[in-house]
Amino acid sequence: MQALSLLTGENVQVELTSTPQWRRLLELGKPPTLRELFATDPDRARRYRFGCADLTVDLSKNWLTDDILRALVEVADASGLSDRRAAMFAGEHINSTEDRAVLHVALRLPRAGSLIVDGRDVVPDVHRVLDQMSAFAHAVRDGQHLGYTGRSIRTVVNIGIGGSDLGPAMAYEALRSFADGPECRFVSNVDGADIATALAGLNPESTLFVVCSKTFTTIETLTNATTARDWLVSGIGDERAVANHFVAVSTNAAAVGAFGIDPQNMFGFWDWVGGRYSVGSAIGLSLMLAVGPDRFSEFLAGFHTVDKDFLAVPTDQNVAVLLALLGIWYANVHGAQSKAVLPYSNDLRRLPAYLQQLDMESNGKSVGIDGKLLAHTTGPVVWGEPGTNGQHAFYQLLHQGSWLIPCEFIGFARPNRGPQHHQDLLMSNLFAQAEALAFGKTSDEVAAEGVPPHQLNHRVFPGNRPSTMILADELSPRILGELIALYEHVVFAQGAIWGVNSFDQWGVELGKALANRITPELVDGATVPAHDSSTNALIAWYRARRPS
Ligand code: G6Q
Repeated sequence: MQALSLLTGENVQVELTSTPQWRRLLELGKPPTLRELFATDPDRARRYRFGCADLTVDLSKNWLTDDILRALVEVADASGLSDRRAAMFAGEHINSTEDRAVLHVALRLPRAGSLIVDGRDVVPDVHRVLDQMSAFAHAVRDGQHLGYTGRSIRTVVNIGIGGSDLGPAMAYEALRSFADGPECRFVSNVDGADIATALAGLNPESTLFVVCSKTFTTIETLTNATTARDWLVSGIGDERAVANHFVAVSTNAAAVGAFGIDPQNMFGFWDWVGGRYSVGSAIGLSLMLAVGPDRFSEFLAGFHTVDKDFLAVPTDQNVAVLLALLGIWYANVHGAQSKAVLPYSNDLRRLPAYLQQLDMESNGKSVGIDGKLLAHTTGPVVWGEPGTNGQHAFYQLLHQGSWLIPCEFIGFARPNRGPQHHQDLLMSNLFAQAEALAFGKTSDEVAAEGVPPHQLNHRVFPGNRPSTMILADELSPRILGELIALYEHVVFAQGAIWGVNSFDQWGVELGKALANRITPELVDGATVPAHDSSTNALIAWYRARRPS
């Protein structure tokens, strides 16, 4: 990271850090501590509390003053963010390296809406697929779509990876309390243990496979889908059963047909939906099967409310932009290399993994849109675990470690399941953690507790560790949609300010190509072309042990 920031020369883009707005931000330096800021402004909590749709966002425990906020907003305004946002919502090809529009926001437009992309209104297409999904979901849930032997569908196995897995898997867990359809299981890893675990105990006669792959060329997904098809056909004893038990979600009808799934049983989407932005498309079919079309509509409505907010609210009140700016403030000015996302909701346990992909695959770039190397750092490492589990593991480092790690806490007033007193305990932990991170415990306070002098330093909590609190009444389909859309737009705004194309993923494409190259070389007797000496030795090690 450091090395990159020292880059100089013609091929280096320094647009962000050479602006007068950026210099003004740097001049402001580090603000007074959170203790001091709260002590001098009794109104701070109210002034830095913002609303975004049904979400309440408390920014008061961040390193913010009115001057810093103003300077950050000026950085955003000077960055061309609003033009890029308008271009995205207008369907322009802002994914320049793939020459594509970026229109996940179109997936949640109401039926009466309209959005012309490359001369075609995409809203009727979106609703045609949503209607197709709804009809299928109703048929499965009501027992009209039956398995080959006449049994109703009890389990849905979603097969996909990356953007074709993380969204529906995370959302299914998050909305478990609303699931009244078939049970869903998710298979992504090419490790055979994944599909073996998913299939354990299932009856092929009542199992439906949803094979999700935008390209329908992804080796992990096709391998798992082939294994699933073999399992089904051998379990039912008739090849024709595939028609009742397999559907596909893809943009590639030809490859779906070649795999043996009737394209009639395919739910489409479009190249302007990026994998990591696709949970609101047909990629969300498993979720819809589980919670039903009406709740899926509420989920999309939540996204849409936040989309409107992101588009219309002025920069200094725009929660997505403010969260993006805070991330830039901590990363580019104060050297933070990671951020923790800490949902105090067990049902959101997959959210950190989902956000890891959303953020790191979008903004983990070192080259600007103009093709020049960036002189500034970009996306942080995103990580986290649900509270309170994290507290008994890594919070030690958050409280007393040596890194600056801004935290984003998420909590709810009402539990989705379980008794309220559990929720009271959960939320008290949440509030206490944010308080302790911000205000710490001084040496005097520790001494006043009777701690002996030789332990004092060990038991001091420096505090002044920034955090954001995102709150809502309950984890409903609508609120989940709002949360995801908020994070999508934070990532978008950061990418726009950093000047990166947040919508390509050449690093992922590299991995796909490399694995395909080595696979045939692992088999005993195959020729191994010259790799480096380490890779050659690793291949030899594997071949010597591989059961033949
Ligand atoms: C997401 C990425 C990546 C992708 C997977 C699966 O934005 O592009 O995670 O979703 O590689 O790709 P397919 O859907 O094409 O199988």
